[in-house]
Amino acid sequence: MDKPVFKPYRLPAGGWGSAKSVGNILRQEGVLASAPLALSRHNKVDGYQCNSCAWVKPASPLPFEYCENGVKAVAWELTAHRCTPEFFTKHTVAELREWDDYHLEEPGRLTHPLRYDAETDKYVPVSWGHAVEEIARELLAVEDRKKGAVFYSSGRLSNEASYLYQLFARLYGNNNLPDSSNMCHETTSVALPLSIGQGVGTVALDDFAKADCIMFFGQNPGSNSPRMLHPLQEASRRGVPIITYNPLRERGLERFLNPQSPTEMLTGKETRISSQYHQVKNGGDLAALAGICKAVLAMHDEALAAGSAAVLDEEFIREHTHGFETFAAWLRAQDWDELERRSGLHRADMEATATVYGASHRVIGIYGMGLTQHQAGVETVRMLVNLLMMRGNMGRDGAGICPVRGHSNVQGQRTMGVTEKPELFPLDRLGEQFGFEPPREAGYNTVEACEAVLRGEVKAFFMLGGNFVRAIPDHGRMEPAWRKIRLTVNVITKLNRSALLPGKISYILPVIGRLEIDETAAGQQVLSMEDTSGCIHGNRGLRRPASPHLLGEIRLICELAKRMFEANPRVRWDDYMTDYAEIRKEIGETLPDTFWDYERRMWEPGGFQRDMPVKRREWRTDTKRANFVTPKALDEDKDMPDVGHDALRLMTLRSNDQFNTTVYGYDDRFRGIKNTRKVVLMNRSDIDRLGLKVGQAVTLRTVANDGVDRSLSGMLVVAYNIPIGCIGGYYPECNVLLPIWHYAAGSKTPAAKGIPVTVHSEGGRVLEPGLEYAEG
Ligand SMILES: Nc1nc2c(c(=O)[nH]1)N[C@H]1C(S)=C(S)[C@@H](COP(=O)(O)OP(=O)(O)OC[C@H]3O[C@@H](n4cnc5c(=O)[nH]c(N)nc54)[C@H](O)[C@@H]3O)O[C@H]1N2
Ligand SMILES: Nc1nc2c(c(=O)[nH]1)N[C@H]1C(S)=C(S)[C@@H](COP(=O)(O)OP(=O)(O)OC[C@H]3O[C@@H](n4cnc5c(=O)[nH]c(N)nc54)[C@H](O)[C@@H]3O)O[C@H]1N2
Ligand SMILES: [Mo]
Repeated sequence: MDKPVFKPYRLPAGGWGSAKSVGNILRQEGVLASAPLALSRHNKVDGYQCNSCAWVKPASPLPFEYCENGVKAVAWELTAHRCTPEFFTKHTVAELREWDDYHLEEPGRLTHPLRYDAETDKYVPVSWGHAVEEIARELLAVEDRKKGAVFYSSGRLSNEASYLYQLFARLYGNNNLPDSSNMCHETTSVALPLSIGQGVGTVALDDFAKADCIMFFGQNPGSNSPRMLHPLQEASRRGVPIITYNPLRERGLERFLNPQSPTEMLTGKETRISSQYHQVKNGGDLAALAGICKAVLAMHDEALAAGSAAVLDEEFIREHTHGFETFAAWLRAQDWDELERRSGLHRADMEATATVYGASHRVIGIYGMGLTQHQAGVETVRMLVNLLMMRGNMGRDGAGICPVRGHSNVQGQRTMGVTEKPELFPLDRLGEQFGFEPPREAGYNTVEACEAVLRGEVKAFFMLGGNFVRAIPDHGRMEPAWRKIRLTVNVITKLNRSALLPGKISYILPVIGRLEIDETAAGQQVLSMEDTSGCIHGNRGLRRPASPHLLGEIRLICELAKRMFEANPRVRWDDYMTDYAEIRKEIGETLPDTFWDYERRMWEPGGFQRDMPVKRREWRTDTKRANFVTPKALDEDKDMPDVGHDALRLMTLRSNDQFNTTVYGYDDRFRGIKNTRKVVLMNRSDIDRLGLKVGQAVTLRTVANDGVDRSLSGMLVVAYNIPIGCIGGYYPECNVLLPIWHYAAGSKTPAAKGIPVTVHSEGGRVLEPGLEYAEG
């Protein structure tokens, strides 16, 4: 690999950099000629739904309704490369464990079901029949079904497969259905119901066209939801202020040049995105939001004193909310010095935001992992809701709360009942519908599943998609524990690290992707998914499967179920796996409020939207009102020892060249980092204070007093525009530093954006001279 290069990227998000990157990935995957045809069906009615992020699929799509990272995800699935049984004859599992994430997936799509052979330490081909027989037998042999078996899934799974999967787990006897959303927006699923009585965002795409102010907290659209830059660009052109709080100056939030506009491309006329940009300290949002709220309250008091119009929406607060007086008293008692210290911002910054906010009437609050992946994540999300509610920006057109979901169907998966929390799904109805008694005890979420694995209680771990062991915290402890699980099943499309930690019995089961044609005895089947605005869309695959030996995820679940459960005329596995419309009928019966006339409506332009009580200002909370929260305290990381100045707070980041644990390449274009992922981004003054040099290797060590040594060596120091006291590194490489018990209180979302670490010189030798990175 070429030498690492750090050089500030001067261009806007999108633009020629994006066009070039698209060309590169199509070439790398060998689909330069074939992909364009597929892409013409991308996010279209009667086409397929992008397999990258969950951003909204508009009713009137652009001729090319895709983005740079959508193309990467598509090329990754349609790739011409194949990872065949021959590949596995050449490499032992121990050898493959030394490979990095990029090189594991690079050989391409898996073509055959494989079983681990302990004697040779290799994966060898096996028939589907044998695989299904053995897995079914092993699952049935687990003694304690409540504790002994876990059914993970990652948010790419279709609605249909998700629905069957939860039914499968509940018929089996537990609610152990952790999914990838436990690691991202679980904080949302806990915070929003407490505040507004609805677990999903309240904003639809057309609200963006009506908003007169947009606020962004800890979400990076330029890399993670680039199609979102189109509505943002439109808003900016209408003169809508866009206010960003993020420790890093993310390019997509600064300026954008639409690669789909020939005029813009030729003239280079870029659009400014954020009108205010505040580099909040990481974990400082709770204090920053408190500061903004405090300033809004002060404006209100002044207005009333001067006899002018109220700044607060007093009628909304009176008619629709609960807890405002307590919150207001708390705000008044907050000390500006403390808010400045904790947020790393000036009072004037927060007041500037309050001034714009106070003059706006339709405000959208957007957020992502920068808020959810913190110890105080739940309170912080609720604080953003507080701010919106102070001026009635909830249940009003052009306004509301907008969590940007991650995986393309992570939201639909939860709607379908893939959840460890039994109260989130109508289990009574499910039981009646299928004639069984569903388990009522809470199951394991991601963190609890890991804890159970560490205790040695889990005998069987089934992974329907994803790369669980790589995505979770605490690799140093989890990987050895993982190998003690008797049965692990990896239902995947490309090789990943989770499959390289086999226990006694381990399978790799390769499946058909969403872009591919899923053909059953009844002909080609279609699927459906839900985007981040709660709209449900149909999906039709268009390419032949990567190998004739692949199975659909639905077929796999049904085949297993048929072997495991007693025949029950109400659970028609044969029908489901033949005609997926039969599954949609069952979904419509379990969830009639949203999924009536499902079969037809999923093909409507823009899909159909699930029920949003908040849009009607109906609050399904304990008080039947929207609740203001009053935070207990503002300190971060209450679960961590206080080590004062020596520790820096690490946030684990995604590059522009990855999708979670899938690494497309080693460039993070917008951040000016090339040819490496082993970097630690540091403020110049921290580098100097610690006596380090740019380009030298350092070891990061977690500050935790549980007696476990968590460290990561060989990280190159990069001087970067990041607040003092904060550092950045890439996920999943840095996950080894994150203790499994460090998570958001209330949601158990791992606190991946706030890990206290110390930085240690590895001898001071500068490995990469000339790596001066001009900040700014
Ligand atoms: N191309 C691509 N697209 C993706 C993904 C991907 O990996 N690649 N992943 C998908 C998934 S599953 C998810 S969940 C989403 C994730 O998408 P995002 O929510 O955007 O997640 P991250 O990139 O992890 O971090 C978001 C931002 O939080 C900022 N941040 C970090 N700490 C703080 C803080 O304390 N306060 C504030 N205000 N900001 C902070 C970071 O600087 C970064 O800009 O994207 C989805 N889309
Ligand atoms: N430190 C830190 N850790 C984090 C995060 C962070 O920001 N920082 N983010 C967290 C977040 S938000 C998430 S969502 C998780 C991600 O956790 P996961 O969702 O478990 O991980 P992915 O990397 O998305 O999974 C990639 C694998 O999915 C498989 N795959 C791809 N497409 C398909 C398909 O169509 N069907 C099937 N069956 N398999 C498929 C491929 O084999 C690929 O190797 O990671 C979490 N971990
Ligand atoms: Mo995610």
